[in-house]
Amino acid sequence: MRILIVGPPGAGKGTQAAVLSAELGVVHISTGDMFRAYVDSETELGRQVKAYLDAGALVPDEVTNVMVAQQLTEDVCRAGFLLDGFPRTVGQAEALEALLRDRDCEIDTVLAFDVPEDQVVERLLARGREDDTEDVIRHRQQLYREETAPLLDFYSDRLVTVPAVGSVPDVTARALDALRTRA
Ligand code: B4P
Repeated sequence: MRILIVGPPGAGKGTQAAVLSAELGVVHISTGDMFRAYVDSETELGRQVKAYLDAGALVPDEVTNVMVAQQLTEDVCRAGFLLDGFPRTVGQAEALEALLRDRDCEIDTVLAFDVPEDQVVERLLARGREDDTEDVIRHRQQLYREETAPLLDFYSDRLVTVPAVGSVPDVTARALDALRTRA
């Protein structure tokens, strides 16, 4: 199974991806987690990445695409994976399509997490990560609308909408149901 989760910042992509990947026995690849690991490494690249994260800006595609390509080996493609937070732009989606063509595989299902904006803002303020200040959160939501939401059209042939409000187990159950409808 090769799955993407798309949704606004704070929709619960990371929360659900951890549970779903364990349940489905596929590799979980999170660009947000990879970037935070870079920041912790305190290298020059980590310092550059931190500036983007702190501003709620997208890390440039040329850094992000290379990082994902290193993770999506032929073995991982064959075994199945769940991508969380990538792609976030149509440019990244096009790069991913080309990479997967090279690896002779494709995305089966795109789960689109649907949560009203006021609820995601509330969740992120409660999460309180370093990049969860109100101004930065609003900027990330705006970037989502401008840069990431067009992916819903890009993947319209493989898209299933998952209402992502409710308890974490309820959302997991809805996501698993959505995947069953695509199997
Ligand atoms: P991410 O790490 O992807 O984080 P996110 O979008 O903010 O949150 P997510 O949707 O995963 O929500 P979570 O489960 O944590 O991105 C961070 C930054 O990295 C970006 O802003 C960007 O700078 C950079 N980046 C990442 N990918 C990139 C890319 N491809 N290209 C360029 N830059 C990129 O849940 C949020 C909160 O809600 C948590 O506190 C959680 O406990 C809570 N929650 C979850 N489910 C809930 C539920 N059902 N009910 C109530 N609360 C819930």
